[in-house]
Amino acid sequence: KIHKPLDTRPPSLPCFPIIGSLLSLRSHLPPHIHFQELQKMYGAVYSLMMGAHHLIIINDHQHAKEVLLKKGKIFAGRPRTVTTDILTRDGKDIAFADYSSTWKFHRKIVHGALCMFGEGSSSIEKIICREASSMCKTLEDLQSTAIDLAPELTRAVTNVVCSLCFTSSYERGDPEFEAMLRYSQGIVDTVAKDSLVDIFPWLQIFPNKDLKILKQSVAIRDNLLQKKYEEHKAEYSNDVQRDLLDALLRAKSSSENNNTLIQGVGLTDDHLLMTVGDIFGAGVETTTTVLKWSIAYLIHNPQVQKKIQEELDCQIGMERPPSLNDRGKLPYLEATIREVLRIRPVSPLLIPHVALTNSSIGEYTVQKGTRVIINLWALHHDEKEWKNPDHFDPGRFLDEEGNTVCSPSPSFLPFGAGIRVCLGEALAKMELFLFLSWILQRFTLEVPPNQSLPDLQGKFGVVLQPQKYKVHAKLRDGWVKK
Ligand code: HEM
Ligand code: PLO
Repeated sequence: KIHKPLDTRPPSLPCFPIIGSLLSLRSHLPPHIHFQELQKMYGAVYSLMMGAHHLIIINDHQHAKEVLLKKGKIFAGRPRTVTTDILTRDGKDIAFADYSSTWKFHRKIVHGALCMFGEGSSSIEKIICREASSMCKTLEDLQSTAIDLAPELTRAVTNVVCSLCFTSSYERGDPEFEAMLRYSQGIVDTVAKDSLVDIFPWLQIFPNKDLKILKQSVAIRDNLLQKKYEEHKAEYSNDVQRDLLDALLRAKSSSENNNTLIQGVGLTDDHLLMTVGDIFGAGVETTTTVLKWSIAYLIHNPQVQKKIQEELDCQIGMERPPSLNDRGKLPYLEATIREVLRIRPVSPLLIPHVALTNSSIGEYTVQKGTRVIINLWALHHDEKEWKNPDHFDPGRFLDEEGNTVCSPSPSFLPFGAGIRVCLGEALAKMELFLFLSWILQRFTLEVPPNQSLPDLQGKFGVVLQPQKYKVHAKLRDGWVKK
């Protein structure tokens, strides 16, 4: 038999008692870029200590795919952290819940409910087009030369998830919507940033500004979710399934009847509430962020915008709006969306994974309980895989003739992969395609007179958001009189 050497741990950052590798982690750079830089000294896979936790950082696609796909089940755990426990009542959701039969059950129900929206009058496509149309009308009325598009984009995206989750939607200026905007930003700014409290849970006893904002924001969110939940429960009937919340209520009542509880998949009110909160939060913040990045890059690259509009004019014209059927006909738009997802990944470090058993990554042994961070930013900016990775070029996702979308490198995982892959990938892709094609069919997006171009550096957090910027959305010639 061949004997493996005993200690084949990944190279480690310098480590001290109690504080772990904190000193090497101090940097003026955001974590995803700092982790990418550290490769130069330690290689693509290295380890460090965060307080008492072992952490492994993965910076290349070979090892990332081993963790997510080949050994997906082994690395399907999630760590518990102070901030995500506050957000999800100790992991009673999907995204931040550890691997368990309850998590599996939740995922299955939500997945099924999202598929259910495939056809019929309440189809996802119809819902998105309704919102796209209403957003375009608003932008037309707002023909001012400098507006922040974010609130209107967010409202459109929010109304899509609101329709899916609760069969409801928000009008412009609805105070509940404004409140949602505020609390959600409060959560994005403070949750899961691996801030000090997540490394040293005992720091909670000291007053902490971020933790206070998080708790306040979560309290407001929970109130809102609770209200929607009560309304639904009052109107719930076993015969009709209007939306995702109905699907969850039905699963809860049938699991109570069948005594699924015996198998250990309790579906409490808390679980349902947190799961809807996940879908609602993920549904709003991710897609909106990608739309904001897309528009920022289109303003920086007018030639890209022009090419998409030529494609739209040629394939669709101006007599009818774009539909999902047109997806195959607009390769340049499709390639642009992929390039945006590559250059500014929504979730630059994914959500941390945890090894559920002793295992290995590449040639290295990994202990049970080790946290694994996939640096998606490093995968998407790997110079071995991408020519000029910092350069925005949708053309890299097209074949030589420019007619078909292709992937030039396997180092591209905007939605993750494996059993923790994004649950909303299909929905997000439909939204991005429809919203962007509707907007660009009607408007040309420009920098407002005398203003500077949008800042392309992101703000690091659970989602990598762009800074605020203003846009001039100019109605295109063919639309002026309609
Ligand atoms: C998880 C990306 C939109 C629901 C994730 C993960 C990524 C991701 C990278 C983590 C994978 C991992 O930890 O390995 C994106 C991007 C989106 C998007 C780029 C938009 C362009 C959405 C939408 C929904 C959604 C619209 C809701 C319908 C979720 C959920 C999880 C997740 C529930 C947790 C899955 C689990 O832990 O089992 N997403 N997402 N996402 N996403 Fe998305
Ligand atoms: C966004 C703010 C909301 O108020 C709460 C929320 C719930 C689910 C989170 C989401 C936030 C951010 C993006 C996340 C999503 C689950 C999966 C998704 C982390 C915090 C991604 C991109 O992984």
